[in-house]
Parts: sequence; C-alpha cells; structure tokens
Amino acid sequence: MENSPSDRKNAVLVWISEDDDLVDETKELCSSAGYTIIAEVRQSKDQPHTRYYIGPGKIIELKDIEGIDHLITPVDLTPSQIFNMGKMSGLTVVDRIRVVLELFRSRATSPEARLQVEMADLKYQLPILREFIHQGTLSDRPGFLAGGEYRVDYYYEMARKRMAHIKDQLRILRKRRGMTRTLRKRRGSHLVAVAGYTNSGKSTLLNAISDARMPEKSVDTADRMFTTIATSTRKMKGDRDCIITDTVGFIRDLPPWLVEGFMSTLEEVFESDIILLLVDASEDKEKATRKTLDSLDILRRGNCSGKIILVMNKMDAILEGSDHIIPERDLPFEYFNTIDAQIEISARNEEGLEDLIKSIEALLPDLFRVRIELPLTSGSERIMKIIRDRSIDLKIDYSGTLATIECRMEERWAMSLKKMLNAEGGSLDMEI
Ligand SMILES: Nc1nc2c(ncn2[C@@H]2O[C@H](COP(=O)(O)OP(=O)(O)OP(=O)(O)O)[C@@H](O)[C@H]2O)c(=O)[nH]1
Ligand SMILES: [Mg+2]
Repeated sequence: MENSPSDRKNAVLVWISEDDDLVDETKELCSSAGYTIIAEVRQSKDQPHTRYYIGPGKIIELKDIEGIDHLITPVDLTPSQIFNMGKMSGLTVVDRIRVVLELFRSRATSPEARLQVEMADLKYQLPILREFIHQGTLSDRPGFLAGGEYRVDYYYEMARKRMAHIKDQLRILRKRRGMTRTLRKRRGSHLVAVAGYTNSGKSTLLNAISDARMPEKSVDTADRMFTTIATSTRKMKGDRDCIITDTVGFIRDLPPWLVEGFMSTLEEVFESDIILLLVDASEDKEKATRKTLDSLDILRRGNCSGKIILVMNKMDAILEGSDHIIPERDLPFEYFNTIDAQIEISARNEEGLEDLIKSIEALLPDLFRVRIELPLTSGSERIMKIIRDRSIDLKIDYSGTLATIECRMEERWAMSLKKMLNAEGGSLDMEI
C-alpha cells in the first residue's frame, strides 16, 4: 500500500558523523515508509551520547524547526535514548528499525507476514515500554503508543500473551511450509530461490523467468524498498522441473531478533538447491560489492547449502564500458569458492534470461539418455505418467503391445524406474 501525500509525515533526520554511511539508505527507507525529511542535523561526534544519541544541546535546537513531528535516526537507539530524546524534543522518535517495521507492516498482505510483523513489532515495543514504566512518567510520554487507552503495565502483560500465541501460530505455518517444500523435492522439483538486497529486482526477475501462463498472478514490483515481504512460488521456464521462489529483500545491520522473525521466509532461500543472488549492477561498484557481501553473509549465517549464482541485474542501466563485475578475488577469503557462476541480465528488459536459465540447468544433476521398453499392460499407464513427468526430449514408439521410449532423465529417476520396469517385464538402459 502506497502512502498518499497527505499521509506523509514530516521529519527531521539527525545523526552523528560516525554514522554517515548509513544516512543515504535511511533516507531511502524513510521515503519508502512515507516520511518527508524536511530538515537534516548532523553533529561531528565519534561516540553517540549514551542518553540522547546526539548532544542534548542539539536536541533543544530542533524545537526551532517548524512543521516537524518526527525525529529519525539512521541507527537503532536504546530504549532510554528513545525516551530521553522524545521527552526533550517533544517529537516522536523513530529509529531505523522502527522505519523498517513500519514498512513491513504496510506491505504485509499474507497472514504469515502479518503475524511476523506483529511479532517483530511487539519485540521492538516491549523493552521501550519497560523503559517507560521504569521512568514512571507516563503522563508525559512523548508520543509513543499514542492514542492507546490501556494502562501500560496492562498492555505489557497483554503483549506478552499475544507474543506466545503468535509464536505457536508461526510454528504451525512454518511446519506446513517445510512439508510443502519436502513434497516438492520428493516429486522431483529443483528449488530455486531469488535472493538479494531489497530493490535489486527480485520480483521483476521472478515475473520474467516464471511460466507466464498466469499473468494475473504476477508479483508486485516498484522502485522502493521492501515491496515484497512474503514469498511467492512459481514454475520456472526451461526444460527442467524447477520451482522458483521470490523472497524478502536483505538489508544491512538488521538486529538478529528482527532477521530471526523473517528467517522462516528466508528458509526458502537457505533450503533451495540454487540461489540466484541478485545485485543491482547500476549502482556504483563499491555499494554493489558491499551489498553483495551483506547478502553472502546472511546466506552463510543461514547455513545455506545451495549453489549460488551471482546475478548482475539492471545491465540496461549501466554506463557503456563501466566495470561492474565483482571478481571472486575481491571478496574476503571466507567467500572463496562460494559463487558457482556469475551472469549479467536485465530482468526488466528480459535480456540474458536464456543464459541464466542455462546456467541454472548446468548446476542441476546431469541428464542421461535412456532407452525404455515398456510392455503395455494394465500397470503401464502409471509408469508412462512417471516417465512423462520426469523426462525431457521424449520420443515414444508403439508397436503392438510394446512401447519403446527414448528420453533424457536424471540418474535417480532412471534407477527407480528400472526397478519398476523389471517388475513389469520391461527394461531400461542408460547411455553413459
Ligand atoms: N533499469 C532496470 N530496472 C529494473 C530492472 N529490474 C528491476 N528493475 C526496477 O527496480 C525496481 C525494483 O524492482 P523489484 O522487482 O520490485 O525489486 P525487489 O528486489 O523485488 O524489491 P523488494 O521486494 O522491495 O525487495 C523496480 O522499479 C523495477 O522496475 C532492470 O533489469 N533494469
Ligand atoms: Mg520484490
């Protein structure tokens, strides 16, 4: 859901010089979340103030800025900093996580995503609430949980109960998703996940590379952060049976408890056979490399065992002759040998997709040419269906009561079919 201009909230962005490199990304997050930054205040300072993040003198100066009601920081604040800054400035204090949470909340459409967001929101609010109780100055609480009718300690208790309930619900949903994934694998599908930094073009790629028989099912794309926060799964184009899943975008420095909340979504990535790690190649190389490292780090922390294809996207938008490829030798040694292929594409213009599909297929188990003789009996229809499902380049020749079939299939299917065929009086020969 996009915020209409009238919903936009006016804010001042404040930060200390130590956090300079987080500012641009925070501005993008704010703009996606419906904030208009009408003033910026930077303080030269190496260390954040323990109670106020920036110096208290600077906060008092904020009172002179007209038309603002929110104070935003590009870093995560402690509950006491949120309390103290809010009290001193009279503004609603919004740190980086809260911006991300607000974004997630506005984008959560599936029941699971809504529960995940609610859980993350409660986890975020509880320590702050505890601080407010601790300070015991509820009458002048500055804008936090504004409009709430509950007494805070009652709310605190309710929140804890609600969290326990959500945890159970999420466990059930997660189990169900795990089962679907196992079934798909058993049926022989290869799982491919599209992962990468937010706004790198993951959903655009999913729409372009999946079977377009259901265009009404296309996934939302937009030039903003965290358009997608739930997963979508489609059948991939190409000869092989691949199921492809779009996932929530990565972003740097999210606190572990928030990432954990979305881990079950990321499980689709960690459990996949192949991960397409998307990189926006139109960004400057330093930024793209940093984001690639952040993404690889998340994959590593999730014990991801799949093969990784680094997909340089938005190649249509790069300057002629500019250098955008990230050579493996530029990555820190712990990533040595983690990238199985690197491909350049433009998901939006559908360029390079055939090569991408080829490189995905090259990482799948080899296909063997097999020759099958299947006597046509009452049981043969079932076997024929399995052969059709598990093979490509199928040629069938019927003569009398015998079908002679030539096709290509993976060794594991050939092996189990061989047993079935022998029991039916048929045969299967593999060409190595
Ligand atoms: N120029 C160019 N733009 C692209 C390309 N692929 C995607 N985009 C644009 O990049 C923006 C983000 O695309 P999405 O597909 O929504 O990106 P995403 O990775 O799914 O983003 P989140 O779901 O927000 O994490 C959109 O404006 C797309 O049109 C491309 O190949 N070239
Ligand atoms: Mg998306």
